[in-house]
Amino acid sequence: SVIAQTTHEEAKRAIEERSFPNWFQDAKLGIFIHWGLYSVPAYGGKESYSEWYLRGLQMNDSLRTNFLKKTYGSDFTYNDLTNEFKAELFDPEEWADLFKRAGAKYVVLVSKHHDGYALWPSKYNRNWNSVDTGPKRDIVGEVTEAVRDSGLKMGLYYSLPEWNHPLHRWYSDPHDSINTYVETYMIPQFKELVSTYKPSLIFADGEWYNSAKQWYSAELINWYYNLVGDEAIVNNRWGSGLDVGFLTPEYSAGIKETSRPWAEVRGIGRSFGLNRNEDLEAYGTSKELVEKFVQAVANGGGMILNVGPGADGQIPLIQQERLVQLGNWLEINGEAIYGAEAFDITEEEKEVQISRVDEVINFNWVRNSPLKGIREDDFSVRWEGYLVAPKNGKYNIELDADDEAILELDERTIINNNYTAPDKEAE
Ligand code: FUL
Repeated sequence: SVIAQTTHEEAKRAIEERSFPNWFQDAKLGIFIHWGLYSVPAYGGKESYSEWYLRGLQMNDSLRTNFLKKTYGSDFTYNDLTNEFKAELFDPEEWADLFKRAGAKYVVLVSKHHDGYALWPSKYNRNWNSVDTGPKRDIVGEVTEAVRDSGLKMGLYYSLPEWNHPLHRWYSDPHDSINTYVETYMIPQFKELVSTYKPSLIFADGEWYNSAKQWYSAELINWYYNLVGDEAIVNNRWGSGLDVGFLTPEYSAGIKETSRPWAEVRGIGRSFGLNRNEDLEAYGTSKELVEKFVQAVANGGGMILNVGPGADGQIPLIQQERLVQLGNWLEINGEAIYGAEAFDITEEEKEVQISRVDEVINFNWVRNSPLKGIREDDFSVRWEGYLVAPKNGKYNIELDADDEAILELDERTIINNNYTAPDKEAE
C-alpha cells in the first residue's frame, strides 16, 4: 500500500526516539535553491516572496496580474510560463562548485514548491514538470548528482500541499478533500521522489492548515528513515501534533536553542525565488551576512542560505559574490565554525576571560575579523564585531600593559569544543 505499514502512533514513537545524525549539527551551512516557473517573472513587491506569484494571481493582486499582462500579453496564464522556463545557462556542476566554494556542506533544492510544478519527471503530474515541459531536464537528478560528486550532502524541499491541484486547492478547497489528495497523489509522489533520489535531508513545507495525521507525516518520515538510514534528517514542518525534526526559523531575529538542531532559513535578499524588483539594499553586505551566520552558530544553530537563480539557470552575480565572500571568511575561520558548539559560558568564566589583560594570561585563541582578509593568531584588541574562539584552546599571549581589554563575549562568540588551538611554541 502507498501508506506506510505502521500505525500513526507507532511511527510517531519511532521517529520521536530517533537521534539526530551528527553531520547536520557539524555542517552549519547549507544552500537552499528556489528555482521554478516563478523564476520566469521573477517578480513581486519589494519585500515579498517571488515564489508566491501564482498565489498572487489567485488573489487578484494587481501588481502581479498587471505585470503578467504587460510582459506576456493578456491571454497569458501561469501555466504558459513553462514555455519561458528554458534553463539555457543551467550548469549543475558550476552550481555545485560555487556552493562548495561558499563553504556549504549540504544543499536543499526545492523539488516542488506550492505551485505544484515538479523539477523531476514525476509520473503523478505529467505536463507539469521540468522534463515534460520547460527545460526538458531532470533538474533534481542533475543537481543531486553534481552536488554529491563535489562531496556535499543533498537535501530536497517538498511542498506537501499545492495551490492549484484538482483534488485539493490549498487555501480554497474544503478541509476534507485533503484526504483524497494525500492518499492518491501526495504520498505516491513523495515516495517516488524520495526513493528515486534518496536525499540525506527532507525539508517539508506548507503543512500549516493540517495535522500531521492528515499528512501521514509520521508514517512518511519513518518510511524515509528506514529507506535512507542513519544519515537521514528531516525538518520540523509536518503538521500539528508532531514535533520532530530540526527547527527552521525563517528570517528570524535570531533564536537560541541548544538541545535541538536548527538552521536559520533566509535568502541573501528578501525573497527566496529571484525577485528582480528588489533594491540593492535588500542584499545587505557580506559583513552583515557573516555576522548573522556567526550569531546563528554561536547560538547553537546553522544557516540554510538561499539562492534564487534566474529562469536561464544563472545564479545572479551578486548572490554568487556573497557566497564567495562567505566562503573566503570560512576559509580562514572554518576550523572554529564546523562542529562548533553553542556559546555557553558561565558568568564566572566570562569574567576571567575579559579581566584586564596587562600581564601574560591564558586566553582563548582568538582571531580577528577576517573580512579584511587578515589572519591574526595573536590576540589583538583591535578586533571588531565577532570572534571565533575554541573553548579548549588556551593560548599564552603577551599583551602590552596599555592595551585595553575591550573584549566582550556575547552571543556572537563561537566556542568550538572540537577545535585544538595551535601550540605557540611549535609555530
Ligand atoms: C516558506 C514558503 O512558503 C516560502 O515560499 C519558502 O519556500 C520558505 C523556505 O518556506 O514557508
